[in-house]
Amino acid sequence: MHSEELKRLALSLDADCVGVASREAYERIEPNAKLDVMVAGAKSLVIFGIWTGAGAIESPSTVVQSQHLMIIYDELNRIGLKLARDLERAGHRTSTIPPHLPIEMSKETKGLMGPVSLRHAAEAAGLGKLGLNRLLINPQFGARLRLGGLVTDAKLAPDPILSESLCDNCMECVKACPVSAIGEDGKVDVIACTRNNFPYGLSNLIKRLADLAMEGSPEDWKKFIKNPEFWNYYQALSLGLFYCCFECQRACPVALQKQ
Ligand code: B12
Ligand code: SF4
Ligand code: SF4
Repeated sequence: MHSEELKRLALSLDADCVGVASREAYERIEPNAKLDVMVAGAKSLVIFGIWTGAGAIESPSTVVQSQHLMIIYDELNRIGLKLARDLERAGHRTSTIPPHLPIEMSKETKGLMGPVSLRHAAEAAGLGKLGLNRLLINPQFGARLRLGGLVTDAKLAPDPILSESLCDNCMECVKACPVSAIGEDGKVDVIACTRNNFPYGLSNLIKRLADLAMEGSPEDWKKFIKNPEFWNYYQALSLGLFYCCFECQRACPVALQKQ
């Protein structure tokens, strides 16, 4: 299969943009990459994006935002699987990159590092450049893109990497972050971001349960499980997703007028 054929297929499956990166280009941008975990002898990455739209991301409701995000992840997985199956049928070992979960859980990474960094891979595939908010900024969709992709041992013709940054350091993302997790130097405090993003994530649940186990009375346990806080844990953990912050994505003004 050729790059052009794969890219046409991705767009026909409703991706909003798609690009191809060589292994070398990706490893230059992300030197800690472990592509052989994905596919032994990997040679190329195909990366695609879906525009988040404006309605859900601008909604004040985290339920609305999360619902929209979950179905975008389903779509990214659907597109990835179709491309991967076509590559496999053509004789190339191919694996899809998780757009979110599952992710390796270890004490070192704290479940915060995927096997392939999609934003770095997207930069290597010519889909944009990382902004100060550490998100991929695309010329047409700005920061409002969700990314998916695959790794293959097929040697595919790569796309050129964009030369110019699209971020003008306007600092809107820095100002918008409710927990000051984005530094003016573009460093992101991933732990502060995680705490704010997942109030009903695993780490808070562990803390709550540990506190109750140490000091809670039967009455405290009863109060806990009969409270919306616990119901929110139940929902977040059963869905595997409950993002509560989109501020650095929605604050970025790049390309908003083009969408
Ligand atoms: C885990 C994860 C998170 C974690 C941690 C992110 C992280 N590592 O920076 C948390 C929950 C904090 C998070 C937050 C967000 N995420 Co997120 N996330 C991911 C995920 C699944 C993996 C990220 C990854 O593996 N990066 C690889 C590492 C090597 O690169 P890095 O992120 O630059 O990490 C460096 C440092 O940050 C630091 N570091 C990173 N993690 C950790 C952990 C520990 C313990 C330590 C000490 C250091 C450290 O070390 C790394 C090497 O220098 C990706 C999907 C994917 N597979 O790429 C989505 C992804 C990056 N997220 C995305 C988005 C949009 C968000 C949020 C806006 C939340 C939201 N509402 O969706 C925020 C944005 C935060 C920001 N401004 O950077 C999008 C980005 C799209 C785009 N246009 O760029 C992605 C690509 C999902 C997708 N499929 O579209 N995310
Ligand atoms: S997702 Fe929210 S908490 Fe995390 S860096 Fe962006 S604005 Fe800050
Ligand atoms: S909001 Fe401004 S500083 Fe932040 S990434 Fe977008 S253009 Fe860059």
